[in-house]
Amino acid sequence: MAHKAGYVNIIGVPNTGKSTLLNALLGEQLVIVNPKAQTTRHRILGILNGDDYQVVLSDTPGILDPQYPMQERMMSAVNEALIDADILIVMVELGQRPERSEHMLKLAHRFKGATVVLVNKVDTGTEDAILAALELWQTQFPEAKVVPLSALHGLNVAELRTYLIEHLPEHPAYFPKDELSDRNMRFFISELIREKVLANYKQEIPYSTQVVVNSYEDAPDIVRIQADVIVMRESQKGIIIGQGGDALRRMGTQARIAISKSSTARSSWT
Ligand SMILES: Nc1nc2c(ncn2[C@@H]2O[C@H](COP(=O)(O)OP(=O)(O)OP(=O)(O)O)[C@@H](O)[C@H]2O)c(=O)[nH]1
Ligand SMILES: [Mg+2]
Repeated sequence: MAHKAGYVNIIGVPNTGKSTLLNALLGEQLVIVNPKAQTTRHRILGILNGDDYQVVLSDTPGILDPQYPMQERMMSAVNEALIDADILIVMVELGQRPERSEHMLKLAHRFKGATVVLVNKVDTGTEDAILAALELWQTQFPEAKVVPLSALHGLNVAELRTYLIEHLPEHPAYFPKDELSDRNMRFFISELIREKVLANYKQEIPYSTQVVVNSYEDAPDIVRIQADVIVMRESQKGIIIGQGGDALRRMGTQARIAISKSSTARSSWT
């Protein structure tokens, strides 16, 4: 059989479940997922490899009207995803209103290739609500395939994987077949630490924090990681550290546990 390969790029407004879907399609917890909106900040490739196919999935930040420089950078990641897609996945969630997603719709309609609209989180609604949503999004995207999905509970995920492989063009692999992502371990470690920032701190802290892994030393009995948590204001520094360093220590412990459990963080060091 001829080899198939191509880019399947996932876009949508914040918090609809794009990263959850990427992980579900890969069968790996590759990217971080969080109930807070704007969790994903970069375009991240997740590569699904088979003997005769390679699906290059791309997760992107949720689409919004950029208000500050970091969001502008996040939106350029989305624009990039619209350029190289063989198949575009537009992810919406049950109950989402098209009139509140105008910016996303404008971008999605710019793409002229094969489009799949996924109505995610159908586990949260009634059959009537699901049927109404499918009809609504089909009207918005008359040419697209519109499918109900629960990325979290795996409903229609296997069917989607099969559909994507079938609809990819004939093409040689873009990446070596043993690669799971275009990102290295340092990136995934910084993301796992940022996930703990998202989980432990409130309000604007998660949005203004960046994590940079400076060094990684794989000694015989221990892996030493040195990372900086960068905040925008002096006052935020105190919040991150907490009383007597308690908050930072708690976050550090959680991050260490997450990193030691993550097969991606351990195996993709390049
Ligand atoms: N009930 C339900 N919740 C879901 C489903 N898929 C994702 N979620 C939840 O929705 C929240 C957001 O999921 P993410 O995968 O981080 O969403 P995202 O679109 O990547 O968000 P951003 O990166 O912020 O744009 C998380 O709390 C997920 O657990 C689903 O099928 N059903
Ligand atoms: Mg995400």
